[in-house]
Amino acid sequence: MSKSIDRVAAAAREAGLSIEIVRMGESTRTAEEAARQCGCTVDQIVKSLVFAGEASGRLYLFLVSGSRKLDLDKANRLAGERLVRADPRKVREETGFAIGGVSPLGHPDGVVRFADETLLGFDEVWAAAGAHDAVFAAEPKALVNAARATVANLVV
Ligand code: 5CA
Repeated sequence: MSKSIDRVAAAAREAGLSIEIVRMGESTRTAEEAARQCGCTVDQIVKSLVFAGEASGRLYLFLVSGSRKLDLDKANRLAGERLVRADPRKVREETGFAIGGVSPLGHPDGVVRFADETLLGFDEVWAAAGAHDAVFAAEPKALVNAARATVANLVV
């Protein structure tokens, strides 16, 4: 197992969230690929989008359904600063996750987290687990709690 996957497993354990991390052997880098591999709809895939504060450099994690688009104006307002898409190298260095495998779980404390409220409408969602082919299923409310994300309206 990779260090990133281990970190996701440890974060779930610490939060009391029981998950089974599955390595699909095929790419789950995008929401569409993940849905195909998981046998679920694209909207049941949790995208873990990392943005950076333009002024502060602080990282923000936005959890959004695979079929929805993050509304950057709403995200800016929640953050209280202008956000830009985080540079993949910065994401890797500061969170330990590579783009395509960024998980909702296992981030450093300094990462500010928000989750879109539409995620809570599903019985089950699937999210990345720290590698380009690693995923897990969870009940969305339990996942959002384990991620310590604030629920808000984030999408267009
Ligand atoms: N494993 C899948 C499904 S769980 C996954 O990680 N999907 S994702 O949506 O959370 O991550 C892919 C996202 O990474 C894309 O939607 C895109 O927003 C972002 N991304 C892709 N390329 C870049 C890039 N060069 N720089 C920053 N972000 C990127």
